[in-house]
Amino acid sequence: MRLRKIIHIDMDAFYASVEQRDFPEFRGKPVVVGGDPDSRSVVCTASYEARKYGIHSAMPTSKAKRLCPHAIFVFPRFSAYKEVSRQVNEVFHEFTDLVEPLSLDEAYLDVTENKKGITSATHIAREIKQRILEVTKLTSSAGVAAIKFIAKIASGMNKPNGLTVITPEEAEKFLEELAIGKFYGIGEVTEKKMISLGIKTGKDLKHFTQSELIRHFGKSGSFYYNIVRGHDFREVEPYRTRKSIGAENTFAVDILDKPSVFAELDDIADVLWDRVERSDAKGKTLTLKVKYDDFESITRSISFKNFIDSKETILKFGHKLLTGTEAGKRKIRLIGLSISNLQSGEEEESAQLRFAFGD
Ligand code: TTP
Ligand code: MG
Repeated sequence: MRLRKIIHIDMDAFYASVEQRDFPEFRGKPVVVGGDPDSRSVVCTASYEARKYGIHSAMPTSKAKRLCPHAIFVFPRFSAYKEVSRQVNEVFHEFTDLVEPLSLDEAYLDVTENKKGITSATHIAREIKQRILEVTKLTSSAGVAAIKFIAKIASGMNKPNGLTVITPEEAEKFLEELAIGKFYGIGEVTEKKMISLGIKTGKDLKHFTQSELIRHFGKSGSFYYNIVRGHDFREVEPYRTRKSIGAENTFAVDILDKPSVFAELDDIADVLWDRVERSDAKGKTLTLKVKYDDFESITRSISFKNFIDSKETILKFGHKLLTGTEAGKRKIRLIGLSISNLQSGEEEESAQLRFAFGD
């Protein structure tokens, strides 16, 4: 198989950096982008100055305020972030059209062949970062590798303003040293199970044969066997459309009280509807996800003939789905709602993993 040159770019403290750029008085200060700190909202992101106080994404804003009372709290300005995202995307296309955006602030690029005829992917990553800085006045971090998931981990390794290259020669050692929970396709549940089997790193995982892994993990075992050997054959897919829009919340404290769970669901429905309205996609399937305090996770879905076109529909059927769970009987750690079966999304057999995997 031909070796690819893949770059993963991720903007640094994205929403917070845009705020610091647009409001110079915020620069050098702890900035928290999220909801009202006196409500039960959560932090979208925090500036690096705020992260020093232990503030991070998804933390309740009330807690962020306790950790750093003098932080500047601002509401997100999505139109500003979307505009930056559009500019960054234009920069990417100066180099290649094989761009797969993952969210407003990150994307994969395949630069094996590129519009500038540059052979070194590292060189391209440096130029892209420079162009992003010129155009948006913002810093980003890049990861360069021959496969997607290593490139993604690499971009996070030297943030902010980082550039990390993992060459194909270095990949084997890199994967052997990688903590097991960082592997693509290994979520919290599998990570726990792996650790209970004594698998803490890629190296530990390699000691297991494929059939042993299948015995422990079912068909996902083959996937784990391959991924630890760097077999990630996913291509950069420029036309990939999103499969779902969702919102979820992990509670600061697990919730048993039924009315409280329903109240939380209403808040999540608000956020979800806001996201649906901001995107151009409409969907026909509503899915509820519930994670109990022992990490058991279940989903319940309902599909409609027509597109889900109001928050009321989400609320009504969200409640119905939640009624069919053990809410009120078991403590709940997380709930989430998502809409899938999207109008703008094509059925994506091709985007699915070549290996089936669970979690
Ligand atoms: P990330 O790239 O995960 O975070 P970041 O860019 O703020 O920081 P980093 O330097 O570590 O990359 O997410 C990009 C943006 O997405 C982030 O600025 C805000 C938004 N976001 C949320 O709204 N909620 C979340 O839980 C997360 C993780 C991100
Ligand atoms: Mg980012």
